[in-house]
Amino acid sequence: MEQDFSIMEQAALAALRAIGDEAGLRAWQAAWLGKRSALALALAGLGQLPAAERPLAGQRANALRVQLEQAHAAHAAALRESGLAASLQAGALDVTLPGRPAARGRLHIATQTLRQICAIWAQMGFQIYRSRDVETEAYNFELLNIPPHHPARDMWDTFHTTTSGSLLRTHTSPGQIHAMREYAPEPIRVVLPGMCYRYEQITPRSEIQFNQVEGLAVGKGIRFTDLKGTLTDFARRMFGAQTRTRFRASYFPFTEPSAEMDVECFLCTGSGCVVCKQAGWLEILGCGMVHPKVLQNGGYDPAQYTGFAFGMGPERIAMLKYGIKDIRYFWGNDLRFLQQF
Ligand code: FA5
Repeated sequence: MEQDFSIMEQAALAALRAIGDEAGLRAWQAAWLGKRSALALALAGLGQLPAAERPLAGQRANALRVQLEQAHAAHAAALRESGLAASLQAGALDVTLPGRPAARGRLHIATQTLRQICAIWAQMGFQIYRSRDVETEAYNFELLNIPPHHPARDMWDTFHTTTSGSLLRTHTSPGQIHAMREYAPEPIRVVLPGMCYRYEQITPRSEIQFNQVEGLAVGKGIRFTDLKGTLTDFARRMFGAQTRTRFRASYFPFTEPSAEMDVECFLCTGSGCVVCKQAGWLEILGCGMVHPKVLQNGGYDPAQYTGFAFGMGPERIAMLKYGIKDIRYFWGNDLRFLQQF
């Protein structure tokens, strides 16, 4: 009997020493300590032994079970240790290396310019007024003194929604009517930033969607000189204290008289270069005195109130400021462009 146990012990321990992984350990446990193992069978057969041999054989069998269990636990622990050491070795980590910097987001150049423009107007006492992108024909055209079939509509072709009479605004000017109708007969000083849409050919200077910042001041005794002074002050805050401006006569159905404002080219300071196409001046906005019909549509009596309005394009201003040659970069989602600002 003792010989059987010794053979079992040696065979089990030799098999255990050869094992190198978890699966092998599980198989060994089933084979040597499981219900059908030789040891379990020996334990179960103790009852058949002569009574004199039984105690000794029982002790030996139990001692062997404990010995095998301990050997199994020790071998499992050793395997875990060496596995950990091997994986640490394989994926050696140099904790002194500097970390990879996380990519940081930033505001889009159009948003930065829009915010800079709005901040300047806020310093000058103008409130931000938000108005909607989807407008009705009445607000985008008729209430701004652009009747159906007026040739000026050709300048502002747009995208129409499936609801008849509703469209994507072609400019921020419809917001003038919303602001006036909300505040009349109080005086107003507001700027209206937001996205505009036009159904037109995309060129290096024209996109089908772009931002505008509209401005509107309504009150008693507001004159064209106020418009000129205020817009020139804006240009100096935006482009530098020495910036000169000039006003050229223009036409908008919703202002009378109308003008376009140019700033002196900040690259060549007026002597002529590629950015200003040798003109020495760069156009940045359209403006004028609010047309009496528009004042009336907004709820003001044009006999008592006057006002000025203007509309500028932040992308075009950013193009001038940073020498960006093509407006299509703005919405091209190319990080090489966006990361420069
Ligand atoms: C207007 O949209 C008038 N509503 C501006 C105005 C407001 C005049 C109030 C008088 C009183 P205009 O179409 O010129 O005007 O556009 C104004 C500015 O928007 C332009 O100077 C330009 O900076 C920008 N802009 C116009 N079309 C585009 C375009 N397709 N892509 C990018 N920017 C544009």
